[in-house]
Amino acid sequence: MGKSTDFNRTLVTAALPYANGPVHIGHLAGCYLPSDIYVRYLRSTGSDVKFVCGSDEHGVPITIKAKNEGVTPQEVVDKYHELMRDTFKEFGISFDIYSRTSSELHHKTAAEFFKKLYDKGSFEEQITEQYFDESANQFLADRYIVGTCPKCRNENAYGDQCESCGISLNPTDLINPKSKLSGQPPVLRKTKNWFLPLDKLQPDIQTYINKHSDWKTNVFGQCKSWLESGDGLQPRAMTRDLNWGVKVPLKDAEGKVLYVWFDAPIGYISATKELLPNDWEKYWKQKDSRLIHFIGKDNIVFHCIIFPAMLMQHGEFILPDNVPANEFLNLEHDKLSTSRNWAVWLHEYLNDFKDKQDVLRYVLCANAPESRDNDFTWKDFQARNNSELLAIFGNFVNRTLVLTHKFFDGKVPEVSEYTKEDLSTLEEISKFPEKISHSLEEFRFREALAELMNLARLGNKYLADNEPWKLIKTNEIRVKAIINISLQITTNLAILCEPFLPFTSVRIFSFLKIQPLNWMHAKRTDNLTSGHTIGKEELLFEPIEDEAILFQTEKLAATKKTNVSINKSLMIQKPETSFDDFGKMDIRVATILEAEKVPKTDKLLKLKIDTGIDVRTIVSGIATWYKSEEIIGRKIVMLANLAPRKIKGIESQGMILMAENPDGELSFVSPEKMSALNGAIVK
Ligand code: B3M
Ligand code: ZN
Repeated sequence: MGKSTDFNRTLVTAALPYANGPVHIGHLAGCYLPSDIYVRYLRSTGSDVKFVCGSDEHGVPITIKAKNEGVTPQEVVDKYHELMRDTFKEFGISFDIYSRTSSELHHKTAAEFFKKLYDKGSFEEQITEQYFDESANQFLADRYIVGTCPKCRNENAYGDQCESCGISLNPTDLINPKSKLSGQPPVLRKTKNWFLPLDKLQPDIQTYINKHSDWKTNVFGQCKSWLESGDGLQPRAMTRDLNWGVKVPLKDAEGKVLYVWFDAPIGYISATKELLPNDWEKYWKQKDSRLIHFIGKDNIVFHCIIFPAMLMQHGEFILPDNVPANEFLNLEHDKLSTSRNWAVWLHEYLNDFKDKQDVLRYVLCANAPESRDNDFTWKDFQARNNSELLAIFGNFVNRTLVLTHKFFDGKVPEVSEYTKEDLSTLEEISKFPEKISHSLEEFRFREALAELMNLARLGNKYLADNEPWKLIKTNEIRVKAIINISLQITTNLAILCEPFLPFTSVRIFSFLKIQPLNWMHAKRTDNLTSGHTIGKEELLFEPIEDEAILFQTEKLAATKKTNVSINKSLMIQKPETSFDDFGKMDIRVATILEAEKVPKTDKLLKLKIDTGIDVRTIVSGIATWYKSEEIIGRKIVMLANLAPRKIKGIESQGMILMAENPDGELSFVSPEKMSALNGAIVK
């Protein structure tokens, strides 16, 4: 595996998040926290490293959000760009620049990149049939269209990608496509677009990927499977019939913009340009530079195949050396979801847990979804704070500082003699930077953090074994050595925890009253000179009480219940219908006379209904929500003239009207007055 030291400089990028919502723990755990840890580590070792990110402000996720909120796309990105930028900053994500793709510089950079490929003949111009929504009068690119994934059968795959299996798709690959705008099946219309012939580029991409069998297994495996499954890579349109994005810089391209996945990765280049107007090319074009993309697993194909293909076509750029992608983080055993508001929002976290950024950083790293999806639970959060950060790390630092004040007036004591045990402890301490580096170089952040905690454990054990609080009465010389060593461990903890717990690191250095030291110093065990006076300590970590956790879990329970933020696509009105069409439906009031469970089914009830004109049988899928005994005698509303259907062998003669919540919960639609007669017409 390539190491940072094999190169002269490193450019680290973190995926540009869509500026269409606030940041949640999944974002942090997925790529911003690991990239930040990695960059802070490299900085501490003295490497030349730059860390770039910014908001992805184009693409359908933005225009859909704008439509849902009834504002312009520009208003959406302005609002969320700032919120995201500020949140990252508050959590110590130490980007050298957090830019945005709506900037003029980016538009120019992306358009020039496209033009260069165009001039080289890299694109194939194709008139193809693309989906079009007639009622919305719009082409349906990417996420404007949903349907069933041809590979894994997920029914909610997008036109550009299935989030279930990760495969990248073209809209026409979807089975049963539907417009997100109207909910209707779209029609096909001819339009011209520019395609990157990935099929022809496949051999080069294959060679590139094969050179990187050192990538994380999940990343390498996904790449291999795209290259090797079915017919291999397919040409992919790099332009879209949309009006939000970077305009296609060609004459005959009115009303077309660059595909968001063409322009967004170029955003890394624009951000570097903005950061280093005179120096950016060094990071992108010199062979002794290393490019690393931190991303979430749903972005793998774009960073490992499409972007490298673009860079190869361009010809002047280096290719990504590594793409450490994480899997997904779940919240309390359920998939994180912005639309269902199933998330821990970072700005809310900061309200509820003031100044506890490092606690969340710790928990998300200790539990990072590195090699498989993982779960964030509030119980685990509490336990890791109370029994790890506080009981192991905080406790050691605190005891050491307290004892220094108590026995030596806050002065670092001088060592006159080390015991054999002291020497072996010192030797062990000096190995930690190497161990932690080793894990970090291989993007094993959990392992690295576990090693850091082992250093704190070692400190605790050293204190517990030597019991300076007892020895002080009989052997002060010995206690001087013990406290000195404990203070050296504390200093090294401050150095080594910095990538993971930057706020804590700053605090420890300020307690110690020394300037922050870098990674090299952690190999030493004499960073604090004897006689130096340390400052007053404060508690590094506080216990997190049950009430605080209960508050969070209740908040989630309430979200689950109300599911406030309904998947907005459900709220889109169906296409216009006529009064005549409506009049064809015979909807009337009826009463449930009998109800029983249909054997061997979970959801079905067999109902006997008095419709006012007859008594008939209806099979209804409401058993999850209603027990048979509680609905007998209820007045309901039904569609009487629906063609009979056989359900589980029973002929169902009509349909009960139910109101359905986004989570599938059903409730009866009933006449308000009991005086509404069976058979009364609903119109
Ligand atoms: N905005 C997708 C995402 O937020 C996309 C990443 C772009 S990275 C160049 O998941
Ligand atoms: Zn799929």
